[in-house]
Amino acid sequence: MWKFGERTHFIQELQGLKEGDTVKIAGWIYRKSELGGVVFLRLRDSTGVVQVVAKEGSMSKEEVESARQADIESSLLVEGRIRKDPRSPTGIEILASRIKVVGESHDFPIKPDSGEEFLLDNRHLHIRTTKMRNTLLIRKEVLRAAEEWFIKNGFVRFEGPTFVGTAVEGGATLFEVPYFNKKAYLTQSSQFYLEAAIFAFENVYTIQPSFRAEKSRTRRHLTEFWHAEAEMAWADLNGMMDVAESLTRYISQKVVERAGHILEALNRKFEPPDNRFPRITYDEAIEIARKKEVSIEWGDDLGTETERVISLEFDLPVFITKYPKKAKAFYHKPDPKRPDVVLCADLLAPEGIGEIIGGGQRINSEEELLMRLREENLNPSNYKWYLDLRKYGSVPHSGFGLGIERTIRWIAGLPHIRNAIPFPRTPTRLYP
Ligand code: NSS
Repeated sequence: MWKFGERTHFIQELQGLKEGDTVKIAGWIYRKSELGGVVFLRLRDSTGVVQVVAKEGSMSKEEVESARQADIESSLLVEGRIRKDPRSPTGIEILASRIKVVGESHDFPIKPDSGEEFLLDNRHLHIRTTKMRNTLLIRKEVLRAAEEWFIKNGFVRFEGPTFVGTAVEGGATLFEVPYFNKKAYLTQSSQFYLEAAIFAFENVYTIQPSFRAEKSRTRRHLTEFWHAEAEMAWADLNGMMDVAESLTRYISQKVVERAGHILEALNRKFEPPDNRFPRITYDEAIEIARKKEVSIEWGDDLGTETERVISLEFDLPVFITKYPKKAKAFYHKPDPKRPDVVLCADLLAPEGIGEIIGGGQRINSEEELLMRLREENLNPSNYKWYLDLRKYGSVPHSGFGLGIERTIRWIAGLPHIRNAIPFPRTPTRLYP
């Protein structure tokens, strides 16, 4: 790892050293105590925590005093010698010969009993705490595994723009932004741009933010979320589900493999799904919901509560296919055998989490797409370039979007989506 300044070791690297070796380490005070004139500092850096012992004899009286005065989260440079100590959790400690306070800290606001809103207002400080750091390390592994799956499977990374001119997922959740003398929107999904890209690269993906002006205050909605999206030329609905399943399985396996100890530290018992994910139709799903006394009309989209009830019926993630046409966006291909439903699939994660993936097969005929736009009272002239894609060598194709934060929420067992992202954006939160 790169080292800057005077430090010679990261805390994790101390393990391999011998009694008496001298080191210079750097970090922040995590805990502090004192016993019989000896100051014990638990110092953390990005790799671990180690106990630093400051006492007269090894250091000047003034230096012991400055260690005594230093408050939680002060940043320090420590020079000292390794001491093996079987009582310490890591088996070693540092007997300090010099301690330099680099940046003082007084009365660090984050306390064990700080309330949720306070922590959100102080997210810029909260991210240093063990729990947030662990949660964000799970996020890192989810993003890494997703990217890795796509690379291993030959998908080409392709980014769409953030400023767009039209809706993908319906006008109700569009964020409008002034764009010189025009109106622009923040993209809800990069799907349409990925659809353009399949004609150049066939199998493509992106991992980038999407935006939804969702006023609903739920445990699973953000206004800005990270979206892993894939689009595949020649794929039908089943092909799309195969890709989505393989990706989801890979992410959950790799997170456990690489960060199982972090899940444990978060008290999360998570088993990556082993068996094949069940695939049921919307019709079957509402039957299940009705048996559980959820009232739902055929044609309604599945709300948070319905999805929760259905996902509790399965130990594995479950695909729900073929929703009513009127519950889904215009671009979904109607089932040729039954045109009142579309060839779509949502993947619901277990334990009541609900939808983490939405996707399906796209309309690939210009005529059919025009018909659907008109049926939905959308102006075809706003979708000219998207219609063009059906004019020049159109092919059957399918794709999906996986919500990164919803996936993290499931794997890390988070009660609320907002801890799955460093600086959450919700209808009421734009700070910090
Ligand atoms: O609206 S989706 O179901 N589908 C699409 O956007 C497609 N255009 C994707 C595609 O086929 N390329 O959203 C996909 C996923 C959904 O399953 C959630 O996991 C996540 O995106 N999502 C969200 N996460 C957090 N907050 C909000 N508001 C949100 N909306 C969707």
